[in-house]
Amino acid sequence: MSAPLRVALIGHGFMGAAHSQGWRVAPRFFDLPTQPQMSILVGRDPVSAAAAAEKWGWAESSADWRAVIDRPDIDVIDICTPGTSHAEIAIAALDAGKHVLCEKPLANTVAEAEAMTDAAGRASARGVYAMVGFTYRRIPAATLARDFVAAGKIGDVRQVRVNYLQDWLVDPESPLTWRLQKDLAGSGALGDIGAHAIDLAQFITGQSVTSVSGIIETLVKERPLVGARHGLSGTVTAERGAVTVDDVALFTGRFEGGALGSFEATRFSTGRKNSFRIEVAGSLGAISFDLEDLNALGFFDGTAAIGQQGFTKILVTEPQHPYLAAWWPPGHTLGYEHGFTHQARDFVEAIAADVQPTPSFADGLQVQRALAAVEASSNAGSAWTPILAREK
Ligand code: SOE
Repeated sequence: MSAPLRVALIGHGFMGAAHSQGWRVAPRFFDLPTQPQMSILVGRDPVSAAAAAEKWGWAESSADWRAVIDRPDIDVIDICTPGTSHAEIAIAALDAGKHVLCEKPLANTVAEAEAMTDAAGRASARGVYAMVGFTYRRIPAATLARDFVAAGKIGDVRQVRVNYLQDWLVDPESPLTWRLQKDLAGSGALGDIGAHAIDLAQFITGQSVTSVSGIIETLVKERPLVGARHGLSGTVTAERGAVTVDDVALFTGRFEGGALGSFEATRFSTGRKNSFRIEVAGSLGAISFDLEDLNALGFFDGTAAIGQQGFTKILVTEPQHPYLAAWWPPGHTLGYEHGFTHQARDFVEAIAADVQPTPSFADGLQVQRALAAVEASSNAGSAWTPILAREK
């Protein structure tokens, strides 16, 4: 049995549940060089943290993340808290010599992301590593898309089209949770799902976005307060509070290779639950990926004989496909949760090989700068040119 890698999870909301699944499953389906151990789950409330630890298979629970970071029997800190605490926890953990996995977006501000990246730089010099949790890269079809582009199968990238559509805020009575408060979440759709859109576009094309122009907007300006300021629980009250983040982000982007991108991130796309679609159009072909059909990759081969061209739907379930050798026979599909298992596997492999896991905090910082640029563009009002009526 290889050496253990003792993990502490901080935060036990939706991402805490998803990361727990990843840590639980990865060592049972991948032959890992070290064995991740689900040692401690940390939450603000001791009772709910203990219940979550019990339910998801963590050996202990704690309400004190600082004490956990100081423990010599912990090797990894996995941060699944709201963005407002990412920087404080990650920097303390890295300076204490712990490897860090931090949920996206990396931070709530560029300044925080820069400080985290500096701490990650100090730590990597000591063989301690940090990674940011953009898990959609680790869906096999998305990884295959990147491999196709890198292999030149679509030629030169010309256009990128990305939209990430949810609709969980369409009801104006949906309560004012932490995700709708700028001081806790940093931004709304822009940072929460727009960050995924930017990261996946950069990952698949292999090119950074170098400039953006866009608009962000809050469509419902106030909502009922939830009982506890942070909490998802508690009864909805008659009192209302201001929504201080964006509901929709629409922007264009220029890629370093010259390609043009169009991006949409919204929580008001009525009927779309978690529809994350990307299409990359090249000089010789195109790829398309849709999270709602995540085992398939669309591929248009422009070099095929005329009359035989068309988007083919590749079922990404062959053992030769990324990650698939560890899973089921061809045609037996994977799900959303497998991205988290692949994330845990890749993180463990990188640490054992003493190499920087990707995406690094520097990658997360680049996305953070892109988010800030979209917000700055919107604040500059550069999005609108009035269509002038004909002079009477
Ligand atoms: C909410 O928009 C959310 O949970 C995001 O925070 C996750 O990153 C995304 O994977 C699913 O939707």
